[in-house]
Amino acid sequence: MKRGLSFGTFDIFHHGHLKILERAAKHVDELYVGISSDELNLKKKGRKPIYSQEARADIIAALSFVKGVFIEESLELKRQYLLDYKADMLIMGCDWTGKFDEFNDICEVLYLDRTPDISTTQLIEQIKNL
Ligand code: C2G
Repeated sequence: MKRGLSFGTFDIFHHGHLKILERAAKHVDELYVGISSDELNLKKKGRKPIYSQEARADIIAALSFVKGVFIEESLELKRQYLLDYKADMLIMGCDWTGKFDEFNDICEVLYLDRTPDISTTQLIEQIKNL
């Protein structure tokens, strides 16, 4: 039984989010996803997400290939989450390549390609300009 963990904000859920989680799930038997808290996002990106952490978590939890979700309260807790979930693999988008290699001592770390030409920021801009 191979267990994987992935993390993200997943604000204004879009096709890129869907595809990376779908691909991540193929590498493991059970995929769990840490949803960045609203507070963490404020710190990380300087703004609160459009969708609340509860709404973002509900959406990801509804995906058939996601076994479960939890709220990621801090970037510094990643090692603890990996240990708590007894993760065999950490799966992240390639925008994070190399950034989580330190966890290679407790699990495999895999970076997957992102879907080109779509992002939450781009969607917000597009909607603003309608
Ligand atoms: N993603 C993707 N293709 C896109 C956009 C996003 O594959 N066009 C992926 C990202 O690489 C990430 C996931 O979708 O794996 C969620 O993206 P974000 O919400 O932007 O997550 P991020 O802010 O990178 O949060 O602990 C780390 C952070 O919580 C990661």
